Amino acid sequence: MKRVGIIGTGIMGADHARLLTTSVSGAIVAGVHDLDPVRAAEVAMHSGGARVFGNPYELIVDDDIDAVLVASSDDTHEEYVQACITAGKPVLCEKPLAPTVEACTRILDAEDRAGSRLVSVGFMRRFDPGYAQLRRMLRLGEIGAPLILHCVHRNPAAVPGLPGASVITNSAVHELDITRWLFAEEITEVSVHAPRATSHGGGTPDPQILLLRTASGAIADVEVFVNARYGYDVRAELVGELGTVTLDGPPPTVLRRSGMDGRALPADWRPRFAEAYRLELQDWVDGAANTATAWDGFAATFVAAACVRALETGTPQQVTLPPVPKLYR
Ligand code: ISE
Repeated sequence: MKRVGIIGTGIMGADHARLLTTSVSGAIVAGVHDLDPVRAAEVAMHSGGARVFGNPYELIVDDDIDAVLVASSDDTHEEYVQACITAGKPVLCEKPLAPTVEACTRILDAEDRAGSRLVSVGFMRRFDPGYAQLRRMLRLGEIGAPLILHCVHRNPAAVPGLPGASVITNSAVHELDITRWLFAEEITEVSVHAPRATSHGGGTPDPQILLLRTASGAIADVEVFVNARYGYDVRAELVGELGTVTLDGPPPTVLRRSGMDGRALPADWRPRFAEAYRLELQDWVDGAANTATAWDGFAATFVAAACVRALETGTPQQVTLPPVPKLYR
């Protein structure tokens, strides 16, 4: 039984604790830490009486903790991930691995010194059955060589006045990862286009359209719209030389009534990606190593930084990633 310690018991940490306790085999939540001890105690209670740690570093080195899940605020990820590497413990860090390229580089260096891959990054869409099927069809040659990936990523509402950069680093970063994963190649050029901003975002440059060119010349276009009001909606269509594959939003159940034909949309990503989160956690607990690596986390943050520059300068940006370190080849 793997004894997992969770740092950060907000929305995502609490959800991971619930999944680990109820829907993942071979793991228990053995310890939790949060800046808010009441919130931590509540999650501990629902996780079968996990220990509450007042200090996150004590949780990381504790002999009764085998692996650590980091779901604290983005700017704290680096310090906790580094402490896990030092302690030699596997760590699943929520995305982004770290908010800056420099912090991600320091994590890569630490993992290189440790000489083993201890870090996984929570890009859960890689485990979504819909995305997995899209990738399988592409690999089977069902649509021929891929040319274009169209993506739509909408949230009902974001914090009013959220900086434009956060729309990229917090939301569109999922499509940056999915584009690399699906095409199995790097993004080499990006540009970002923002129409007139919605009046519902308190000044956030929202929506935005990201254009991503990959090494072989395919293109992904991403509409990211974090104040779309009507619901959480993620879709994609992959266009190849022989056909297309569409990833539509679940559920498969359609209600037709009063002259309407419709599917219910969730209010946020947790119901939409519940199965993806569960499969991701199971993979991590099993040590199956299909989770995104620290290199994937670095690459996503690297491309996101280029997109932020493209948004701020209004000019396309070349993306030249450093060579893949040996540990991740
Ligand atoms: C959030 O962190 C996610 O992971 C969601 O998938 C994304 O839609 C949302 O915008 C992010 O804030």
